[in-house]
This record gives sequence, structure tokens and C-alpha cells, in this order.
Amino acid sequence: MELQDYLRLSVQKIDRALDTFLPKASAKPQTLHKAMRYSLFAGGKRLRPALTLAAAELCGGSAQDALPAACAVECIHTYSLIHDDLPCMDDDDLRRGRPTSHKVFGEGIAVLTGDALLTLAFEILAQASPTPRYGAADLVRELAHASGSRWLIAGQVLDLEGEGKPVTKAALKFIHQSKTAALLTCSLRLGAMSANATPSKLKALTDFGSALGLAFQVIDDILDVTQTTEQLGKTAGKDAAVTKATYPALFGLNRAREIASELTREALDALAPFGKKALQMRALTNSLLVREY
Ligand code: GRG
Repeated sequence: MELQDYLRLSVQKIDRALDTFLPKASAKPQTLHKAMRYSLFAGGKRLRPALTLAAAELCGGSAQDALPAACAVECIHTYSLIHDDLPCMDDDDLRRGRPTSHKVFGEGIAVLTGDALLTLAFEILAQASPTPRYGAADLVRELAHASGSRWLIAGQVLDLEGEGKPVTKAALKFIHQSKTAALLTCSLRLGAMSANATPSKLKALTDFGSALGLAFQVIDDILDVTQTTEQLGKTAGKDAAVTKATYPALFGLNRAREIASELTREALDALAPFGKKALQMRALTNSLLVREY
């Protein structure tokens, strides 16, 4: 199957499952539930949940069994974007091609919408079926760790504190690993765990995720410089405007592109233990290097 068709089917499964897991827009309080659906169904790429399903299949499991984990990860990701866009953080007006949550619903509701998605993620994940190697508590711990104060939120704190200040290359790598690669790796690990993956397969996917996640954020930095707001669906040129440390800013655009290619190669190498079974994962990895938004 072509990658585009494979991804389209994955997104269909994820969107249907999200629709089932989310409270209806008519449920009270309606503003909150409308706001949760507004951001969640705003046309995100669904990369993280697609990786969860692909990892499950790569480890011999089914996409169906990995859907709670996939939806939980997308809820966490969407919450982080809503909070990241708030006036007290990046103060952005546009996300996924639409006005940001606080622009539509007000700041208070946007904060609460993020909180509600964060909480819902764990309610959904707790519904995942246990496997012989991994119980629901293992999955919950995995997601809490990746999205907690040592990773996702740590990355955001360092990002905030680094604005307008000189940041070393090592510190920048750590920010990118924390704010982006950790959740991406977690998406893969949760998929693998839903499929009862062996420790060696879990390790291979962890190495893959670390390299892919870092590549993804380096490319995100590059796109911020090279693409328009219309193409990105979010404000272009924002990083430079707030003098945020990025790969193009620290290494120059050409070297940043080379680094993204090297990391993509590293990610592809980590898939070696899966042999031909990793066809779609390889195609997906290559497609991210040439993405335009
Ligand atoms: C706790 C107040 C509070 C805030 C938390 C953790 C956090 C805020 C923000 C996370 C930092 C962040 C936004 C990292 C960027 C990661 C990234 C590249 C996001 C864009 O991902 P895409 O391109 O987006 O996959 P779509 O819209 O396609 O899903």
C-alpha cells in the first residue's frame, strides 16, 4: 500500500476513535467540550498517533488494540499546543490553520481545555487492554513520564527561559529532545507495548524515536524560516521574532538541513532489526524529511 493511503486509513481510525472517546459537544459544560473538539479536530497531521498504530503493527499487534494509546497521545499533544499558544507562553493567534483556542473561547477556557485534554488522555489510556508484558499502569507511567516535568514540560520551561538569551548547542539539543522527541518516542513505545513487544523491539523503537523526534523538531525549526504562515497553518518566522534558539539560528540553514538528514539516517538505521516489515515506517520517516508543513 502507498504511504499516503496507509496514513489516510490510520487517520480515519484515529479520528473515529477520538470522536468516541471525547464527550459530545452537547455535553455540559458545552463551551468546554466544544473547545476540546475545536482544537482536536482542527486538521492536525496526527503524526504521533499514526506512529503509535504503525509501531503496534510493526511489533505484530493490531492498530485496533493501540487506539486508546494513540488517542491519549494526541490529546496530550493538542493540550500542549493550546497551552503553548497562550498569551503567557508563545502568544500565538493561529494554529492548525485556525484562530487559537484562547482567541475563540477566551484565555480561561483555553487553559481549562488544555487541562481537560491532559486529564482525558489518562482516562482513555487506562482503557487499553493489558498484554502479558505490560499492564495499564505501565502505559500510564510511560505517558506521564514523557509528558511530565522531566520531559515535555521541562522542554517548555527551558524554551521559555532561553528566549532572548544565548543557548549552547548541547542545551538546544536537550530542549528539542524534551519538548518534541520524548512524546514522539513515547507514541512509538506505547504502540509497541500495546502489541506486547519484546524488550529488544522496544529498545529499537526507542532509538528510532529519539532520532526521528529530534529530526522532526530540527525540520520544524527550518520550516519556521522557509515557509509562509499559510503553508504552516501557524505563524511563520515566530522563532526569530522572539529570538528563540533554533537549529537554523545556531548552525545556519544549510547545516541544519544536513543535521536533519543525518538524524533521519540514524532513525532509519535503528529500524534495521525489523527488516522488510518496517517498509511503511521507513517511508513515513523519509516523508517527514521533505515535509512542507
Ligand atoms: C503546562 C502551561 C503548560 C504548558 C505546557 C508542554 C507545552 C506547554 C508545550 C509543548 C511544547 C511544544 C509546543 C513543542 C513543539 C512540538 C511541535 C513540533 C509541535 C507541532 O507538531 P505537529 O507539526 O503539529 O505534529 P500538528 O498540528 O500537525 O499536530
